[in-house]
Amino acid sequence: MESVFSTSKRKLLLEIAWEVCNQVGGIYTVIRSKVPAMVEKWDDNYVALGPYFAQRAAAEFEPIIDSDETEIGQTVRKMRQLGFNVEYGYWLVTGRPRVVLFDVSSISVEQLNYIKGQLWQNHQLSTLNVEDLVNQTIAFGEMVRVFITLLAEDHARRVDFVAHFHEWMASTGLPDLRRDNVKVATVFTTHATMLGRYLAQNEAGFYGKLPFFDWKREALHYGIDTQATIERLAAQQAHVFTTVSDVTARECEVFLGRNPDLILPNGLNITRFAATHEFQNLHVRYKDKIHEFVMGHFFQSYSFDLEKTLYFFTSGRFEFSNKGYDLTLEALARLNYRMREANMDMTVVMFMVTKQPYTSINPEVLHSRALLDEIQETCESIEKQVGERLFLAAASNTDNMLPDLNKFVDEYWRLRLRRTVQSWKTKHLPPFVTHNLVQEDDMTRFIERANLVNNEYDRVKIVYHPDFIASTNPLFGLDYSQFVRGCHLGVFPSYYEPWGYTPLECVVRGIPTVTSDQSGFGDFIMQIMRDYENRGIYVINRRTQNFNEAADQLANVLFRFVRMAQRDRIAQRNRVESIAEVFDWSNLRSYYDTAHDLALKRKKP
Ligand code: G6P
Ligand code: 1S3
Repeated sequence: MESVFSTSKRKLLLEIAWEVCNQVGGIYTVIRSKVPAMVEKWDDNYVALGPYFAQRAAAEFEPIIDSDETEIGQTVRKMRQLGFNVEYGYWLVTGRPRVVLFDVSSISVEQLNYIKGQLWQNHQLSTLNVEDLVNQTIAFGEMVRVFITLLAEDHARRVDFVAHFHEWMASTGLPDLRRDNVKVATVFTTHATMLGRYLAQNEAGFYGKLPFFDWKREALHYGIDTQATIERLAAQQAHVFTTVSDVTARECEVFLGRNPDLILPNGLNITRFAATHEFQNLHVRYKDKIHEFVMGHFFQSYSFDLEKTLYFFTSGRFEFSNKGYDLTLEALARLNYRMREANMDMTVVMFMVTKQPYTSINPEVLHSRALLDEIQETCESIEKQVGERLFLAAASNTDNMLPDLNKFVDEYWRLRLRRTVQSWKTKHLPPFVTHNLVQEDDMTRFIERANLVNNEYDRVKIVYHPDFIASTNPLFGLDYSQFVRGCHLGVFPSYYEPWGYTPLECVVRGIPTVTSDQSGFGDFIMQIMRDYENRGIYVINRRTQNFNEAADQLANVLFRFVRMAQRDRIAQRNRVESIAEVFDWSNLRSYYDTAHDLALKRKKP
């Protein structure tokens, strides 16, 4: 008899995530950016499974109208016959893989209650009174389970199936696939632990206490028992269990009861310019756009030399201490003090970019920006008038003397310029928040306490932008990638960060960055590279240093950066950019290949 899981059979990989065609956070980046490398290896034998949300799918999904006779096409038809609403088509991203999307609303309340009953009976998973999102993930997990079961029933004789589940949100069906002995090799990857996220944010000295936490008690305490139990079940039941970094692996043993078999570091799909000067030119182009914002924001109160101004930024979800915003502000306060003590004429503008509830952009900020635009237009009109008249005068000139240029400007334009400049200038300090927040938050409180309120004498200025950067935003007119290119340094000294794409996004654009040894990325770079600091990746030690020591280390790093000569900054950007390729998925996909091979090996009878 032909054995299932023979080495000669075709292999087909299913990658399952809540964020397929549905961007929520970092996992979307992982799956999407990895597609080209996956398709390169698996070709048509790579299929992504995700939830179906019509509005989101409209932008990045194209249905396959004529049903096809592939294993996937046949199984989609079968599911539809069973009454499930399943979409089948292409994900319109680089690599264009096939995707199957499950409409969770095709599971009725009665069906959902039945599934929940089964989960309790089979796995003691309690799902009483859970939030709607958890209900949706249970419906999604069930549809994925049915799909894989049908697929394997009909085709496992000829095809070896590997199902790679990302996060608990995709994985409620995984334990039953194992229980029913469905012929599929399973991999589960957690991108953070639910308990880690909550406890790191709320328990002082989280890492020191880590080995002693009682997962169940904490899960009940934070009201995340269902999520934590799904995560634990998936981790324990998968043939292969993985996470994204050694940092998160430390939590897995405690919270999920299993050490990961493998670490799968995150990459990006990297396209480098043929000549290095091209990315340096982009830095200058986008820095000019940031200059425009800075003039509009600050120069109505006072001005400083833009040639001697550096742009730092941080960006991420509003997890104040997890993301290290507290440490960053503390270090900036110390940097400000040191720069003033040293009488430096440099200015640092720090952008704190995150997302918090706000009612509108601060009208004063918008107004100032609009007035600056008017000043610019007036100057251009004057420039044109002077140019034309100077040309006329020069052509008819007989005495070779340069005429008095002032005479060429009409009174109207003089007045208009003077008035606009006058109405623009103010005695108020430039605001440190760009939007009207719904309420004060840890960021505004810290900024006020540290007195980083944009006084003229401060060498470090703060711009707290409580919304993610998008090209539609009238303040910058840049998308996030362009904004990163225009800055000089990204600052991400996270306390809790399973991986952390933000520093990597700097590296691939040739922008130096600060990370920490408690972030997956920082930990990884320390393992693979000796001279990372020389290459513009500064790793703050948050593992053995306390907050005060880490803040000092960060302040030192920033102070050294501020004192670098421009030519050294340019050379450093070249060195940073030169390591981008290390993080290309064509290099990092091999970690995934190993996980899939291992799962197939373990699945074999
Ligand atoms: C790039 C450009 C240079 C420019 C420099 C500014 O390297 O090629 O022409 O002078 O950026 O660097 P800075 O670090 O001062 O923004
Ligand atoms: C998680 O997303 P997050 O920002 O909630 O997964 C990301 C991708 O693996 C990872 O970069 C990040 O650290 C995790 O936290």
